[in-house]
This record gives sequence, C-alpha cells and structure tokens, in this order.
Amino acid sequence: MAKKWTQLWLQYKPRKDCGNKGYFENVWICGFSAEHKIVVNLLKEVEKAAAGMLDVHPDFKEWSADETAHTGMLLCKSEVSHIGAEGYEISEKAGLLTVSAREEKGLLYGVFHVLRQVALEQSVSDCYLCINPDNPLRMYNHWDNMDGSIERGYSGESFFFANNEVIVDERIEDYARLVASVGINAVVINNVNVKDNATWLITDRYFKDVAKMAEIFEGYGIKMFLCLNFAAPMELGGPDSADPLDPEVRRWWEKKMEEVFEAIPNLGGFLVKADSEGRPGPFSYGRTQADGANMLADIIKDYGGIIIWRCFVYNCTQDWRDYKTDRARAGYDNFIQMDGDYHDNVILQIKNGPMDFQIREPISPLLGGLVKTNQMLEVQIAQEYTGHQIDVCYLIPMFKEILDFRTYCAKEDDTVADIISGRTFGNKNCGVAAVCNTGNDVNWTGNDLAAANFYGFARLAFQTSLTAEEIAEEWIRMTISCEQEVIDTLMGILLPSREIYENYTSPLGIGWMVVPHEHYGCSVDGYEYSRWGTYHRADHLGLGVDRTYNGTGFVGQYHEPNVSMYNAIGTCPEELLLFFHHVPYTYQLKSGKSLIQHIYDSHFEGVEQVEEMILAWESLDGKIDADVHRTVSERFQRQLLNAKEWRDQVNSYFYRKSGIPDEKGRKIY
Ligand code: GCV
Repeated sequence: MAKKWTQLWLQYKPRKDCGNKGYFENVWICGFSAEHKIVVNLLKEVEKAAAGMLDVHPDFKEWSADETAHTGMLLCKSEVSHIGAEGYEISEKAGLLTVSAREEKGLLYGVFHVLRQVALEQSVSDCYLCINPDNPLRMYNHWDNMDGSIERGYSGESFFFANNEVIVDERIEDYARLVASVGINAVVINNVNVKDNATWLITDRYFKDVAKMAEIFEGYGIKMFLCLNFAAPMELGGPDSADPLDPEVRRWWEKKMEEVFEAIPNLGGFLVKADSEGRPGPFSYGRTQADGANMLADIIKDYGGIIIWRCFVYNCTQDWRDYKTDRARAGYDNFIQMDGDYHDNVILQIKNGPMDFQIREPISPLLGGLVKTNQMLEVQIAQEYTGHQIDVCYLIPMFKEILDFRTYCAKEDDTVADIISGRTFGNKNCGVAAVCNTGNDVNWTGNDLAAANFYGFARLAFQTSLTAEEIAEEWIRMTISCEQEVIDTLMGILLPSREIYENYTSPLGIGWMVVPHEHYGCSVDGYEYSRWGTYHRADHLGLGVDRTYNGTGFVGQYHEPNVSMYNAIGTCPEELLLFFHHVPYTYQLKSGKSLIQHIYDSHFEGVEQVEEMILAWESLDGKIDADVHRTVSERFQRQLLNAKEWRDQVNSYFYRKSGIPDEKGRKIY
C-alpha cells in the first residue's frame, strides 16, 4: 500500500544514468561493521535508491585484502586527519568510487552525497571531494504539543504526538531518513513551551516510547533532545520550589536525570525556555539564567548531555507609552553580564534577530556580543511571520545574510557563521537550529514549495558556503523536476520570494503590523497599543523606532563599526532604516524617492510581483506533478488576496496619517 505521505527529496524516481549505474552493481564495505545500525540503514538506502533511480540491484560484500574486482563502490573506514568525525571523502578512479569516513555518521552523509549526485543527474566519475560539516550541531526544533497541535504549525498536526501519546511509527523513520540525508544531527521533538502532559515526558509515563523514538533517530546519526519545564520539580511531585540553588531541588533533578538517562541513554540533552512569555525560570528565585542553566548542565554532564538555553527573554508586559524600554535590547541586557559564567556543556541559543523572526531584522547583537560563551543561532522555517506556508517565502537568502554578517567580535573569523561553527572561539558546543515547518500533511510542509526551506536550512547548516541558488536548484531537481524549463521557472519564483513578501508587508525593517496572535495578514496597529513591545511609532510626520543613542540606545549593543553605521541615518542600511530611526515621510532615500513614496511603490510592486509569480507557476501546469501544481496554485490565490489586503491597508494607513498623496495617483483608500 502506498504511504500516506510523500518522500520529498528522497523519491528515488528514475534518473538518467550519466555513467553512475556501474558504481551500484557491486558495493563493498571495508572497516565498518555491516551490523552497525547506521550502516544497516545506509545500505538499505543504497538498495532502494539504486533500484528506483537506476534500476540496479547492488551486490553488497565485505572487502577482503585479496579482492580482485575493481569497479563499483567502496565504503571505507579511514583515519586520515583531513576527514573529521562527521566528514567524508569521495573519490573516483577507473570505475571505483570510494566513500571514506572516520565514523558511521560520516559514511552516511557521504553515501547520501553520492545518492544526491545521482538524483541530480550528475556524473561522479573522476570526482574528488572532502567535506566536513561546518556546524557541530545542526538541529531541528519542533514546537509540537502532546495533544497533536503544533505551535506555529501550518502543515497539519504533529507526527510525534497525538492524544497525549508519543507516536512511534514508520513516518518517524522517514522523517529521520529525510533530515539525516541533508545532514541534520539533532532534533528536539516537543514545544519549548512545556506544559501539562509534556512536563511528564521525563517520567516513566513516556520513557518507553520516547526511548524507542530516540533509537530510531540514533540509527540515522541523530541525537534526540527534549524540552524541559523548569518548574518540573514542583509539577511532578517534588519540592515546592524550582530554585536552582536550593539543595533539595538539585537533589530532585539529580535523581530525575539518573532515571531519564537510564531509560533513554542516547538522549542528547535538553532545550530550555525559561523566564520567557510566562514560562518559569530562575528569575522567580532571584537567580541568574546562568544559575539555572549550569545547575542542569552539571547534573547531566556525566551522561554526555548538553543544555541548550534560549535567550528569548524579554518583558512581555510592557507599557506602549514607555519609549525607553526597548524589547530589542532585552536579549543582550539579560545575558551579557554573565558572559563567561556558563559551563562548557551549556549553549545559549539566540534568535537571529533581536525581536522575533520578522521578515527583516538586524542581527541580534548577542551573537558576537558574547565572547566567552557557547552560542547557537536559532532561525525559523515555520513561516510564523513570513506567510504561514500559504505565501511562498524561500528563506535561504535571508539565512545567508545572517551567516555572512560581520560582528567585529574578533580581528578575523568574526561572522555569525564563524561564531556558530566554533571557528572564532575554538569551541565545540555550538551550531544552528531552525524551528521546523513540518506536520502530518501528506506533503509535510503544507505548501510544497515550503519544503525548499526544510531541505535548504539543513543543507546550509552542513555547508554554509553553499549559495541560496545552489540549494534551490538542488531542491528543485531532487523534488520537482530535472527539466531545465521547470528549474528556471521555479528558481525565478523562489529566489526573489523573500523580497516580494517584504515588499507587500511591513516596510524597511519595522516589522510586525500583523494580525495579533495569529500573525498572518495585516493589522497596522494590531500591536501598537499592546504589551508586547512591538511598536512602529507612526504619527502624521513619520514612522520608525529611534534606537540610536538619542533613542533607546540599542545601537550601542553592537561592536564598532556597526554601532556607528546603524547610529547615523546616512549610513544605516536602508532596508533597516525604520528599525533604527524614526524617519519623516518626506525623507529622501538613496533611490531619490521619499519614504512615503517608497512605501506606496513597494506595496504596489509586491502585489504585481505575486501576480507574476502566479503566471510563472501556471506555466508549469502539465509539466510537474498534478497534485503539487494544484496545491500550490490554490495557495498562490490566497497569497494574492493577502498581498492585496496588505497593500491596501498599509498604503491607506500611511496616506491617512501623512496626508501625502501617491505621486502616481494610484488607488489608495
Ligand atoms: C514557542 C514567539 C511565538 C511563540 C513562541 C515564542 C518562542 O513569541 O509567537 O509562539 O513560543 O516566540 O520563540 O518561544
């Protein structure tokens, strides 16, 4: 019976041979045990892929010293120093394709590399390459709840949980295959907002199923993590406190962790959201974030566990009348004093921007602000603020900008990519996580095109030097089609889609203006008079938040020359102008346009660009899978309505505030 879900980029549909077939006829294993779980899985994968793509059924054999056959594929253990723990080397000579790795995980990635080349219809003859992943941790964070709902999920229900039970089925295995094939090595299965039943995931109510799931992941080189409720001692019948410095609380956690790691020995550790948006944390006891994180980290250190501690800590009960309190400052202000106090097996996980996954934000100044602390970048491919997987928004260009940003925290190797890879500070506990966009929809991501982000984040996390174009093309070839016309059309849709979304939504880095709570659709003042600290400060003369030294002083959290660059209106990058400055509508931009005219033009243009995307997509009818075409067409119609609504609300709002008409006399309400 056919599966109820698609196989995304692992469809293994027939491919042109390109001279690759011969390598799959004989496959030898040398130095690795064919019984090792990961090796068993990778051989199964080779078998399935070879049959599906090249109609060949490999003969698997152990390599022996007197081996005489010399054409095929050799999967080989290697101790050479240029291959890192999770790296691999691939070389081809005279018909023998050798994939070498130090560990099974590296071999798995090497084999998936070869299978990818076949799927891309690229020959591997004469190839030589050695690839070590750039980031030690490459992680998906799922915000799945135990009742099956997903916080900020736009693709159905959870495939990890339903009805307060843990699901362990074939889909988990397919998920593990998919993400391992693109290099993910860590997964958090439950929502960072840990409440109710999820608090009990660390009890014997769930141990058996959680352990089974962790074992499936282990077979694909993936460490499973859980999110913790910091107040678990109080909620699970322990002491009536969660004070991290209380010896009784500590003893409770020691015993708890002993139980947890005995039941789930391969657990990677925990992700913790504390003192944030109503979640409990050390602040309630007058303790620091470091007190909380270190207490847990010390206890799980001997089990090889790590604590990933989120820095999304801010005051969510702000007064909108207060112009001095700035939510953008909060992450830095709450964490910077304790730089150097966090223990080795703690990693601080920092959202890419200082606010919250907006379509355009500056880089969080905590990244690189911290210089003695393990850091991990958090991005979001669940399209909470970027179109709910109704609107197309290929996010890899944004992630490239984030990674390439120079923080100036060191004389060299100072980009975000350098920091999170461990190059800047020579540390190992670091990496990158994305809030994932999957659910139990047949196509995993609601909009089929959103799977480009699911694929792309992982590829980029493994190899940060890949370009957004390379990743998009790979994804299209592997998932949709290898036909040039389809590739060109889809590249033309995906690559500009982030800027198109930005054009018809909130302008020049100001963010928000979304329907409160839901975060889809326009509501310019939706958050303007609320407690969440997310304001645009528009009046009849101008708009934007003054975060310079004359305003909230947020700019001072960066290193120079970034401070000066953002502080002066003339040097501030224009796409972030309204994030840093309160600007009159008549201010002239580098394009020669006034700010107000830019707002009008970009919003009209955004809608036109959506119309063009739709035409391009329509041209693919009959050239790609009919279900995919239909699903995406339907979403494009909703995107168009959304874009028009944003255009009309934003333009009307600013026309009414400013009283300045559109130079081109277009319809504004
Ligand atoms: C999981 C934003 C989202 C919340 C999310 C939170 C977080 O506020 O709207 O749904 O909670 O970020 O990252 O913890």
